[in-house]
Amino acid sequence: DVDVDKYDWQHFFHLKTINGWMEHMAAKHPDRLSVLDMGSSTQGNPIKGIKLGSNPENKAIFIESGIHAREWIAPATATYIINELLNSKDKQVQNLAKNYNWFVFPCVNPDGYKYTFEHDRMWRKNRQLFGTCRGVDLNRNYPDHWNSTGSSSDPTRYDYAGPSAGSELETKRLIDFIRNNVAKEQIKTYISLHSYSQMLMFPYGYTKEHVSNYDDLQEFGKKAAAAIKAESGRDYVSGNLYETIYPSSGGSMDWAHAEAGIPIAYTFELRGPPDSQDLFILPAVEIQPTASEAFTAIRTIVEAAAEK
Ligand code: ING
Ligand code: ZN
Repeated sequence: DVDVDKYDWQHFFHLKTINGWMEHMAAKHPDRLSVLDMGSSTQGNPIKGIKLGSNPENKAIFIESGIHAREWIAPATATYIINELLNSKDKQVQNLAKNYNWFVFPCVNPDGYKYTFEHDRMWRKNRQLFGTCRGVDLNRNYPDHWNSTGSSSDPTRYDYAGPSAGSELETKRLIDFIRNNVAKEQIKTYISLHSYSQMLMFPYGYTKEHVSNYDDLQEFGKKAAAAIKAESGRDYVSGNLYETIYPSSGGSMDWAHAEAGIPIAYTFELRGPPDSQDLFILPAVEIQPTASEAFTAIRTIVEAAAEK
């Protein structure tokens, strides 16, 4: 039922196909790639990802996407990055694949992602039931200044923070995974992929106060935006999340930086469509250039950080 040989970056794919493709790639490259499972979601779907590279000396980069169900470009970008790291002929990319271990989890909200394919293309949250309505915004549920700004206590809202900090199973799975691996795997970089707005943002979301490595994160972000500009001509804005997009608390990035201690943390807002009312519905022809510029930004950040 899952035709993994047809996986490409000209279409958007179901959860099952993305997971099947990762299994297929791991079977093809058993020496370099393994499939990991964070555990199951609220509705029992697996939260799968990959680890690429296994040199215990290497520092690691963690990429998470699909926390918001309707932002389909984010999981498509994540699988693009996996494929580039595995198969690129570019020497610089091959070096990045060799010199770092990469953790990539394309669909960290699998119930929501499935729901956008089967029922409602514009669904954002998970599918947890609250009386007559459903869903927690998983990017408001993390236990760091939880529900202090830019989130809601109303379960009918799109930005519902949940009944308590870290209440959702999907949040717990990711937290457990990072907690168990951050020191052991030397995870130094955390990237969260979203759409749309063309922004490269770093902590914090909950306050305009600056992080201790603000100057570095601003410098890497500016370099990454310049690299995108050179590649595609697109303008991406870089800055701290609070001042760049809108104040918001309980995001995975704030938690990863402040609570898990991962120094380099970004949330990318990728492209939206050229002219449309439905800004989450990116035409599939935009996957390749959008994913490519996101990967360029990540490469630039990782390389700039290595020079410090
Ligand atoms: N934007 C993000 C959102 O969750 C964000 C911005 C990122 C807020 C990280 C807080 C933390 O609203 C989209 N488009 O989802
Ligand atoms: Zn989002």
